[in-house]
Amino acid sequence: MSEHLIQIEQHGGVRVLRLNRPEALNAFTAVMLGQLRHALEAAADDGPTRCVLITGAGRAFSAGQDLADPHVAPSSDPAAAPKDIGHMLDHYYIPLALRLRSMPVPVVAAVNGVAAGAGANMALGCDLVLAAETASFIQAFSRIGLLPDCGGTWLLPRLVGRAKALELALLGDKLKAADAAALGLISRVVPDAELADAAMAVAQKLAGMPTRALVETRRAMDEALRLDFEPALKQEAVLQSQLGFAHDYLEGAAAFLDKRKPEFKDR
Ligand code: T3D
Repeated sequence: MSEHLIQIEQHGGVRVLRLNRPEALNAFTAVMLGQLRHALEAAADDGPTRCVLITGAGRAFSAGQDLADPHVAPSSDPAAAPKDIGHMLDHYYIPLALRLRSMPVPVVAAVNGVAAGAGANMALGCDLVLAAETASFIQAFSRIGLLPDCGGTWLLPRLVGRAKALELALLGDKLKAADAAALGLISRVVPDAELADAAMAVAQKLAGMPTRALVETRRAMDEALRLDFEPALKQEAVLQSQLGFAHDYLEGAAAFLDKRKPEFKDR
């Protein structure tokens, strides 16, 4: 039985996934990435879970790929053939990034400390990103001769524009949470002591909202990034038509007219 490298907690409709290798700043091993994917699948399949909150144990969110993991660590034998680290991306990071981006519930990242490499881009791939004041983001890839992965080349230019994306990726400097928020890379910065409560409050709010509408909003925005204006308008009409037949719209509109609190249940 392997260790629990992802701690799982349930708080009402919120499923908390805590990256749990604090002694290595929650750097990802292959086993840990497998456990994270499994935890996301389980949350996706769990009806009462209406929001996922990802955070880190200890002083870091995640330092990215564990560079000592036998799947990627260079061999001490100079005659040994180098390992194909693309295998790690194909088998672990790509399925994980796709799973995150297509979760049937909103996903919040609470970045409690440093988020480097794939750890940074996993956080940035979440729907809302809150960070503690002392947290930081590092596109650490260029420091070790790699390029941003785990969605970094897609996410960064879309979030902050080409010039800043390239600056972050090429220089690999540490970006403070406040600067990340000012750039539009993340949603919000809060004092360290308030991060857990602030992130839980956001997650609980999302969990009480019409989940399907939230998830379709994410999907429509991601899709609209590659559409012209008119096709984006038409996409909105198609999706809005579908949402208009769903329980949550009928309930939301009726509750507004009845001046009562709506009870959303679609997922
Ligand atoms: O390779 C592939 O599979 C392809 C996929 C790549 C995806 C990637 O994520 S590539 C980028 C990998 N990550 C990094 O290069 C970041 C490496 N870490 C750091 O640069 C620094 O640790 C931090 C800036 C994140 C934090 O610095 P600091 O000074 O606060 O902490 P530290 O002392 O460096 O680290 C504390 C411990 O965590 C230390 O272990 P020790 O000496 O106490 O036993 C350190 O070795 C360990 N640690 C930190 N990051 C990693 C790590 N161990 C393994 N892998 C790490 N990525």
